[in-house]
Amino acid sequence: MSIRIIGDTLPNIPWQEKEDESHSPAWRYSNNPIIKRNPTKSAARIFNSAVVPFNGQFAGVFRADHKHMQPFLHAGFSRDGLNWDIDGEPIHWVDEEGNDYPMGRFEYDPRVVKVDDVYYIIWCCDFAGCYAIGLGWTVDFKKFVRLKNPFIPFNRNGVLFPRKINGNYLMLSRPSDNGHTQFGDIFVSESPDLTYWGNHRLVMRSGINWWQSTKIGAGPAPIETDKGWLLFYHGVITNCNGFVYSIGAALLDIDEPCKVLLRTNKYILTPEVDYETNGFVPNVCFPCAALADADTGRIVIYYGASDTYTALAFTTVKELYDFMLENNELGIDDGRVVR
Ligand code: BMA
Repeated sequence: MSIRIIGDTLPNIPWQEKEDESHSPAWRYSNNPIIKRNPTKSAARIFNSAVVPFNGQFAGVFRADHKHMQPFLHAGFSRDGLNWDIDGEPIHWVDEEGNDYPMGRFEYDPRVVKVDDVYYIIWCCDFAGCYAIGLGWTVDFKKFVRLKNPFIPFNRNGVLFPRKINGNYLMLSRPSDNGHTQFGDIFVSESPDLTYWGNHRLVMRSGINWWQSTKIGAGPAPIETDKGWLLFYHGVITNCNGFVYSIGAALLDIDEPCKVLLRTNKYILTPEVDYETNGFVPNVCFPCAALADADTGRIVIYYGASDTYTALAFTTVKELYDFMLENNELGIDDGRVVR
């Protein structure tokens, strides 16, 4: 079946042809991980990070766990999307009036989404000591402006859609708790101005297959296609040794993204290789960004591996769509508007 990405062409997208025989629709970059341990003076581990095309090259916001183990956000730049020059100092935020915005005790799991000409950053922030969703913007990855927190705690995995839908901004999120949350479904909320949020809807629940039975959370910004919004997400199973984070894909209705059209009942990537199964938190593949080339249908997913490294996986929109059609299983509320 045919499917087409609606968006920009990206001729310099990082790319490698499929070589492995895994029968998986996504394949790993042979030089993974692209960011290894102790990559900067301040950072012990850089992972779960977001990148976007920027001025013909690439820019990003990176989760850097420092040597006191608290995570902060750092800006970075790259010519090729593979070799990154990451700022040694955390991002310094100012508020909308230009005053310093004090850094929280932690900032992690950023997503970066370009809407019109602005790059929005959404991450897990410290809201009065609680885990919540932070929101800010930049146009140059040098000056960063902090907006009001969109939701009250506890919430994580906030992801904006890359354009307004029916005149409103849309944000996916995953209501959580103040620990290593043992539950979690994806919801969507709307806002006319990025300040006031409402019209909350359920998108999808965890639970249908074991790989995504404990909790799920949106990954990179959804990719627009002529068949719907392509969403990569993480799905978690709890086994006797703890959580295992895999990556799955779903297709959401283009005008009403709370309706799930397709959803993979199998993961598209799960921890299998050394840098995913051995690290600070073993068995984690956590996607936070994807680049797509509308010309060729190529997609590269940036994911955090074992809370230690940054790694890449490749796929194409066609390969994914075929896999989604063959392995589609909707949860009980998928495809309905649940308010
Ligand atoms: C989640 C988040 C992620 C992390 C994952 C596995 O709750 O904290 O940043 O990758 O756990 O440790």
